[in-house]
Amino acid sequence: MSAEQSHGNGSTSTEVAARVERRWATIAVLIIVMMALLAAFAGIHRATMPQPRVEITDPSRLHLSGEFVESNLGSLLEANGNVTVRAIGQQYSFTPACIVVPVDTPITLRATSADVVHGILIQGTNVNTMLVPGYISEQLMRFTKTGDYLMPCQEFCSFGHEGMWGKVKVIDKTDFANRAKGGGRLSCVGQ
Ligand SMILES: [Cu+2]
Repeated sequence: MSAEQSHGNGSTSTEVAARVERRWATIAVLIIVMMALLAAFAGIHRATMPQPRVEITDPSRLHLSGEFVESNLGSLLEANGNVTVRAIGQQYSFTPACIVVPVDTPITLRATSADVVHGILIQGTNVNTMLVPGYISEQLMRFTKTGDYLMPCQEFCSFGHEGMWGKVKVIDKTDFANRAKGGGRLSCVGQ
């Protein structure tokens, strides 16, 4: 019996093997090209890390002055109708621990860490960013549904890490506007 067995259509098993190999090689090259394109897109796109724009802050002076003093933390309704949320992560909590925002509104989350690396992840959404001491993390978000979203710390930050949770409360737009009437920063801590 010869190794070069003839198949029904006349091609030998060597030719069949070569054809199958070429096909798989083509698929492998396509996968590599696709992954390279995805990596390029992820690296260039504004909303993904690494951030094209780096903002720094002094973690040891957060509570004394600047953007992240306690009175400036929480949600702020801007003049253009957008909302800016400022928050801090520290071992082992977020401030504010409950963030309130309106539904269907462009929201800018600005956050940093007061001690070690933490992370903010809002469950059920693609909001996911690291909080690195010394740097300000900015992420754009928009919620299409009202309700409560859990916000755990997603970077192991020492022994109390598993207890580091926050919450995002997405409420009705007019509700939020009414609450924001008095000015100041909003949160839902204690509600
Ligand atoms: Cu943490």
